[in-house]
Amino acid sequence: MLSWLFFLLTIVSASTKVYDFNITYVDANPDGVHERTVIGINGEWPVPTIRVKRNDRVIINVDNQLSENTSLHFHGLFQNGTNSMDGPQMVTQCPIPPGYQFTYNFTVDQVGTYWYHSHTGNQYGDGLRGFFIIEDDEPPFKYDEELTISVGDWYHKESGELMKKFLSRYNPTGAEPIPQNSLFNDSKNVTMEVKPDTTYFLRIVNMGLFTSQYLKLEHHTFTIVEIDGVYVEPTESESLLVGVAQRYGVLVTTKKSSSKNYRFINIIDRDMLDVLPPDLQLISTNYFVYDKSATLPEAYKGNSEKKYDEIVENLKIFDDFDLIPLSKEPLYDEPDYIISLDFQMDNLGDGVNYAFFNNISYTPPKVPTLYSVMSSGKYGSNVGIYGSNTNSFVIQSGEIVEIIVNNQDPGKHPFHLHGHTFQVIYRSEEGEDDDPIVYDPNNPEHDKLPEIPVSRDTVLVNPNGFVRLRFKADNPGVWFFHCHVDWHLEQGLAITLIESPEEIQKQTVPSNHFDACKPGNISTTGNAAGRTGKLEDWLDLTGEFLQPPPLPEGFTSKGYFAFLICTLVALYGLVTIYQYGMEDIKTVDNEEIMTRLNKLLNDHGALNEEGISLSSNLEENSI
Ligand SMILES: *[C@@H]1O[C@H](CO)[C@@H](O)[C@H](O)[C@H]1NC(C)=O
Ligand SMILES: *[C@@H]1O[C@H](CO)[C@@H](O)[C@H](O)[C@H]1NC(C)=O
Ligand SMILES: *[C@@H]1O[C@H](CO)[C@@H](O)[C@H](O)[C@H]1NC(C)=O
Ligand SMILES: *[C@@H]1O[C@H](CO)[C@@H](O)[C@H](O)[C@H]1NC(C)=O
Ligand SMILES: *[C@@H]1O[C@H](CO)[C@@H](O)[C@H](O)[C@H]1NC(C)=O
Ligand SMILES: *[C@@H]1O[C@H](CO)[C@@H](O)[C@H](O)[C@H]1NC(C)=O
Ligand SMILES: *[C@@H]1O[C@H](CO)[C@@H](O)[C@H](O)[C@H]1NC(C)=O
Ligand SMILES: *[C@@H]1O[C@H](CO)[C@@H](O)[C@H](O)[C@H]1NC(C)=O
Ligand SMILES: [Cu+2]
Repeated sequence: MLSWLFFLLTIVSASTKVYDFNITYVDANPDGVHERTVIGINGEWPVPTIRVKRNDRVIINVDNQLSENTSLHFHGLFQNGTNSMDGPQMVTQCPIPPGYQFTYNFTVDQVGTYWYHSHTGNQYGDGLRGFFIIEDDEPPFKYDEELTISVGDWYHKESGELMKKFLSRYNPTGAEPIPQNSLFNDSKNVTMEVKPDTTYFLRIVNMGLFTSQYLKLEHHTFTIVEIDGVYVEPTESESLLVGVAQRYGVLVTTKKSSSKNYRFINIIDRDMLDVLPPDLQLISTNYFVYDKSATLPEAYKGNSEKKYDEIVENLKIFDDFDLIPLSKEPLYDEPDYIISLDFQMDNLGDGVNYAFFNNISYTPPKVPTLYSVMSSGKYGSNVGIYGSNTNSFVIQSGEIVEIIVNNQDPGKHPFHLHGHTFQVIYRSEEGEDDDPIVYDPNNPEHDKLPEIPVSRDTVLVNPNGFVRLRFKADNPGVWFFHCHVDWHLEQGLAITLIESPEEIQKQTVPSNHFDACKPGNISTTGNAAGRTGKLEDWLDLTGEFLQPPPLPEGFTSKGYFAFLICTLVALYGLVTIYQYGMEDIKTVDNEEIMTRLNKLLNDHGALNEEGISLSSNLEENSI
């Protein structure tokens, strides 16, 4: 009786929050160095914060007033029963075309620190991302005041332009564009006036496209209480490492009385950068200001390697793997279903560098995968209908699923699962480039698992190492699992999980979502190739979108790279710049490669024209 009454009360107290979002271009200069076009909402940038309470209904009326497609994802929200509101284009919806309206309509059954961002290409790098805070009326910790803080890397060029150069045969090593700056709450040199003897709850989100950031508030200690919307046992940490898309909720109690001010520094994780431009400031300084009349401590200047090493080596970060969820949810049982993913990067026949899970570079289907599920009836559990290049896996209700990611790449990667938090049950150390650490079921060390593992929705995987993640299939939907470095996502570093297709089919998709498919002539029914009919038609994928074919035989990616260097040297005399990879070139038969490549490039069109843009591309991307 009492619980029924309580239920009634919560329903009554829940409210509907309506947001009208006109998405437009605006000009902004957040780093004080370069004004550029960014994507704002209702003429403003930074974009508004969405702030709601558990059980609220959230309605977001999007009006796309851009000259490009868009979509919104609500990062970390489960969208339980509302898979069509999740946002990634061609996974759960069509891209919203320019001039179209589209409504996101869902209830939130979570609390904590989340964010929303465009899930169209790497568009959120243009600033279409903001806080999504779900307040808790009774948080399991005490604080006096709240501060929301975003960090992120920042590019001076627009995302689409950067992506075109990144995914180009003139960037065969897949060197990621280097950001020009880092931002702290979409600004720099931020001063935060604080009161003495006060406990602040800091909600920290990394909204960057690429780099993790370290955070440190000098002479203060962070107490971690929340990660990615999951409450954890309060745990002290001198500093934080926040990967892209990760969130940390931390408490900071200010000093009893203070006439001094303190530096709050954010540091770009240098290890993720292929080269370090001399003018990139790795360490940026912000302030906790106790006393406005007192002087501010000196800001860190430049990117001196020595200073960086000195600071980063002494950060004393508590490893997020060792945090314990407050729920004390024990380790899930042995998995019913294991998805083992080997991740690599390599070139395909168009010379572009792609990312692969099990040799597949994610290529979007012709029909959004959710719409394939909705229209497939009894064939929905047949993984064959979802395409050869969507890397799809069908999961049944109630299964314990384990995802193993073997990162055979020398980079750190933040992997994110939509629709769930996962238990991080094992994270290996960093391996060697020529000897990556790969999960070995016969190695008892790899099966030593924590009794109460940490749970979150985005996890950093160590270079040449692996992680094991587990979750329970209790949320029907089509869920994307991908690297949140958007450069890598666009290289194809994603898989599609189709969880409980029969249950998904009981959900509905509002008609304005289908309207968005019309201008692009995107079918809203059928398999990954848009075919419907009998089972054999559903399994016929003729005409689906596929990744490019492999490089011609005997034509290795190293050879391709070698050719590029040769061309560069010949055309522009750039002899000394790009040493990395050069050692491999000696063994390559250059003439053979040049003949083949010339033919290949000629088949694809203008070498000279692109060859010229190539030199500037290389300078900016600093391969
Ligand atoms: C931040 O401070 C530095 C000096 O420490 C200054 O060079 C820079 O212009 C400032 N940036 C902004 C946006 O105020
Ligand atoms: C959105 O744009 C439309 C048309 O440009 C305008 O009529 C409307 O007032 C705008 N809404 C908001 C909330 O700015
Ligand atoms: C939002 O969804 C609810 C539940 O399906 C529905 O009753 C309501 O009409 C929807 N509102 C809008 C504005 O689409
Ligand atoms: C950060 O920006 C958000 C809005 O984008 C604002 O609500 C918040 O107060 C800012 N935080 C600080 C510490 O200034
Ligand atoms: C990927 O391709 C390599 C080389 O062709 C092959 O050895 C390997 O088994 C493939 N991996 C998977 C998971 O298919
Ligand atoms: C989704 O809702 C169902 C019942 O409505 C519940 O059993 C399940 O735990 C929920 N899943 C998540 C991830 O919240
Ligand atoms: C926008 O999406 C449509 C499909 O709806 C696609 O044909 C078009 O190329 C996209 N536009 C851009 C600029 O990517
Ligand atoms: C739209 O797609 C259908 C079938 O998928 C095709 O027959 C038709 O020609 C297309 N229309 C345009 C304008 O591309
Ligand atoms: Cu990545």
